[in-house]
Amino acid sequence: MNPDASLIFPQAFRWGTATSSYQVEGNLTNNDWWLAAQEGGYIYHDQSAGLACDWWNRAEEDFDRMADLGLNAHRLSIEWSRVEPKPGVWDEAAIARYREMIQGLVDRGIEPMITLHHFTNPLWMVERGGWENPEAVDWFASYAHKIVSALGDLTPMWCTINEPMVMIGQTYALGRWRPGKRDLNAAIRAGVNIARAHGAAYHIIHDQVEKAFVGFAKHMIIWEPHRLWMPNDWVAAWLVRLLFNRLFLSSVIDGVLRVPGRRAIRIPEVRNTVDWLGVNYYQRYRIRTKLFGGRAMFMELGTRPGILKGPGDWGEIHPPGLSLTLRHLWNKYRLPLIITENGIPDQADEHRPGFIVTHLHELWRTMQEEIPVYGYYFWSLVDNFEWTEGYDPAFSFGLFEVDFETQERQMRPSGELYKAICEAGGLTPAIVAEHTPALLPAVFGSVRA
Ligand code: IFM
Repeated sequence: MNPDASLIFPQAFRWGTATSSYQVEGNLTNNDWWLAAQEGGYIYHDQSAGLACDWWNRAEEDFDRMADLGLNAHRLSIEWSRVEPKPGVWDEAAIARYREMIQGLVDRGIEPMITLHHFTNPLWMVERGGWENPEAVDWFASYAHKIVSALGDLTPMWCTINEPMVMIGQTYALGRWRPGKRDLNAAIRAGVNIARAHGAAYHIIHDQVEKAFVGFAKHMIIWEPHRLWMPNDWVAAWLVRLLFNRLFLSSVIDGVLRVPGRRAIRIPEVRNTVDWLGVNYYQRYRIRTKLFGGRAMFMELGTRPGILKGPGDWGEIHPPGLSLTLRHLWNKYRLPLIITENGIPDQADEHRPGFIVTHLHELWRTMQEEIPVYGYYFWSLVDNFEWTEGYDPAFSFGLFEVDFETQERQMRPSGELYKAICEAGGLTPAIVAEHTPALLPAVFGSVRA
C-alpha cells in the first residue's frame, strides 16, 4: 500500500474532543435543566444529569484518557450557575477548581477551548426572565468578565455561546425546552439579547486575553425538501435553512437581525465579533410540509429509506454535508472555521468508526481547496447526559462507554480508531484498512501518490 496516499492534516491542526459542564460534571442543581427535570415533561424519564461523569471530582482521569488518545485540544464549558450561584455572588472555590482543571489540560499538552455558555442558565437568571430580559446581556457580561479574568492566562481559545439557535428555537419557538414557549416575539427578543451577550463577551475576552481567538459554536444542519416534486417542501426547506442556519450567524457578522416578514433589528455593537466560526455538524433533515398541520406544525421531518439514520428524530447521517457546509461558510463569510462538534449517537459503536472516517475524509478534501479549518473536536469523549434524551442509551456519544453506576469507562473501537488518527495526524491506508476496511476504496481510491 502506498503510504504517500495518506490524508495527513497540517502539523498545527487541533485534534480534540468536546464536552459541556452540565453533561459531564455532576451535582448541578442550580440551573434550568435541573429545574426541568423536577417539573417533569421535558426530559426522558424526567432525568436530571445527577452525578453525570463526575468530572467535578475525576475530570483528570478523563484528561489522562485524552492524552493517551494523542489529543492536543479539548473544548469544555464553565457552568455559570456554579460560579455565580446568586447574582453578583461568586463561588471562588468553584472558580479555583476550574482553574485546576484547565491547568490540568495545559499540563498534558492539551489546549483548552473554553465555552462560556452551553445551554444551561442559573435559576436566578431564569426567574428574572432569562434571555428575554435585556438585562441578561449585562448579567452575562459580568459573568464573562469574572471568568476571563480568572482563566484568561491559560488559553487564547474562547467560545462564547454554544448553538444559540438551538437554544432559542427549542426554548422559545418550538416549546420543547423549559419553559416551553411557542412565541416568535419571545424568540426574537431572546435572540437579540443572546447576540448582544455574545458581542459583549467577545470584547471582554479581547480586552483581557493576549492573542485571544474568539468565536461561537453554530449548529449547522443540511435541510432539504422531502419531496423533490413538491414546491411547498422546497420553500419550507429554504425558510428553515434561512432561520436556523443563517439568521443568528449573519446578525453577529453584519450587526443586523433580519427575520423574514419583520423589520430589521440593528445591533451594531455586535458587528464583526467573530474571529472564527465554530461548526457543530451532525445531520441532514428532509422537510415535508403538511396542509392541515395547524399553526405550529405545518411541517415535519422526513427521511428516505436506505440512508443511515440516527435514533428517534436524529435525521440522516450525511458526511458530504460537512464539506458543503464548510464551503458555504467560507465562501460567504471568509472566516477561519473550526469543527467544534461532530459525532453520532450509537451505543453499539456500529457506525461511529465509519462516521469518523467518512467525515474526516470530507474535511480533508475541503481543506485541499484552501479552506482554512483549524481543528476538529469530536463529540464526545465519554457518554454523557443528552438534554431531552437524558440518559437514553440510544443517545450514547462517547469514544468511551460509561457505566453510570460505577463510573467505569470502556474504550470503544471508535476510540482506538480516533487514537490512531490523532497519532498519525490524519487518515492512512493502514488505519482505514484496520478499522473500517469497507471504506478503503472510497477514501483512497481517488488519491494518487
Ligand atoms: O450533546 C449535544 C451538545 O450539547 C450540543 N450539540 C449537539 C450534541 C449532541 O446532541
